Amino acid sequence: MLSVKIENILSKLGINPKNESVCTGKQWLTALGSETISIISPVDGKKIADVTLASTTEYEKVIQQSQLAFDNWKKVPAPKRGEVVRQIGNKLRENKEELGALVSYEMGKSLEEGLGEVQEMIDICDFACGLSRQLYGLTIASERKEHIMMEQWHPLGAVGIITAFNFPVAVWAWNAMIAAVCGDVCIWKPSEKTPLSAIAVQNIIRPVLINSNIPEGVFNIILGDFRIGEKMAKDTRIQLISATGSTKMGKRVSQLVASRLGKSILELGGNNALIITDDADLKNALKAAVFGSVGTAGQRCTSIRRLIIQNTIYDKFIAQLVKIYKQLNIGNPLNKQNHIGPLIDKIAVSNYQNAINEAENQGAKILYGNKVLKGKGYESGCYVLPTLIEAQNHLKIVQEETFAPITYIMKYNTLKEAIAMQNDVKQGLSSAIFTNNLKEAQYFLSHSGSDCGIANVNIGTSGAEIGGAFGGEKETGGGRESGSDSWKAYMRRQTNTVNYGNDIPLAQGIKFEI
Ligand code: UN1
Repeated sequence: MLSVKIENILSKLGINPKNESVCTGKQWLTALGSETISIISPVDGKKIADVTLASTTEYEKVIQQSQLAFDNWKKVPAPKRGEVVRQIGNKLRENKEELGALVSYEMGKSLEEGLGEVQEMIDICDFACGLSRQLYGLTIASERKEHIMMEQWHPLGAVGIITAFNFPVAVWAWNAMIAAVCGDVCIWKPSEKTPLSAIAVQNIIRPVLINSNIPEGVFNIILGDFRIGEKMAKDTRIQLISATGSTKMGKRVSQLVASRLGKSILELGGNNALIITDDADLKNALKAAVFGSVGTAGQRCTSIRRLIIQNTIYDKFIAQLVKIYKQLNIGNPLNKQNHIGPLIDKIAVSNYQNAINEAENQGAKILYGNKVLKGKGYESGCYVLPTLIEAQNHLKIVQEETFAPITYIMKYNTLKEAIAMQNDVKQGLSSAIFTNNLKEAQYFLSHSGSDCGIANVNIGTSGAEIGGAFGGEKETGGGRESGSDSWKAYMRRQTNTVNYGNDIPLAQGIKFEI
């Protein structure tokens, strides 16, 4: 259990959301909006705070400030920008316990996962700091005599970061830390379900912004709902929108951004499968199947939604899985004894119930779960039993992403059949196989294997490290965030050709004499 009271954490993190709804970095602007929302913890059903949503006037102020900031920030040498990000990482280190606990209390994920999320932020700060000295271009051989060609990467402008409730702080950091070293300014719209964690982050980084002399307006935050998201998507002053959330939301954002020919990075729904072969280490496969399915109460975009199990081990595996499910502790996520916390809210609970009902109506068989927990410790009404359902892949409900701990289980004969099943969904985020057979593993990773943005061997589908590019194909949206060369999406590429000779030859051998 937490050793400090949540009230103390809120006060230490300086949370006063009634008065603050937008921040341009160093200072919160006085809240002008008239709409408020109450933030209720799914952990105990208690109100944590009321939050005032930003008004149009405040939105304008933030955008204008961000434009001024960009003019200065883009001129700061990238390694100096990296130094600011390094200091942000240190502040997060200092406040890891409190921020992790707040994330857990506001969102409902386990304390361990809340701390892990803050660790992801710290890691991406380290990564981005190093990257600030490695924003490299290419030189390319020119077909013309005494010419060189090269590519440069310049800062892009303003980046709108729309994040979801399930990773209330880490996904901002994946985007903002990279964008910042690239010379961009950031405008963050956190989920209206978890604004307090976002306010806390802003307060944690403020001393760095105040002391480091960076222009006001590099790291902005706007508290609002989908209307602010739509405004951002339409706003030509925001060059890139990076949005995380449902496929439905992503389609809307994508259309609005595309209609003004803006850029977007979309990280949307997944329908992730774990294939378990009879060559697998079954003990490890079980662990991965359970954590991937019930971690964060099934509310990760990378959560396991489908288990595709080889027929020879099918019955044995399921029996062991059900046995483990029966032993899982469900309850207050701040208590380390518990494996599973609540769903984010009651809407999520009814989505869970509806999905199970639909699965049954469509002919699937419930093996375990299907219960909303009541009684002491479950007063918020958001705790549910993780659920295992034997179902066929083509069922309508199996084809959809339900953000809850529901796992559909299916059987296969040949690996080709398993891969076909795994790919036969609209989404394409994460995937994994358990096998000790090199040929099977390699085939899964080949062009004829998984069609997802993430494909793993002998680990689950979730828990990606920040060093890799994160994102997926098909209806997952195609965006890549975080590590590898994802930074390129946050910069504009410029191709330069320089003639250092005395003639002016044309490309393609064209002659033009005057
Ligand atoms: C998400 O659920 O939107 O790979 C992100 C993972 C985490 C990130 C998930 N590192 O599960």
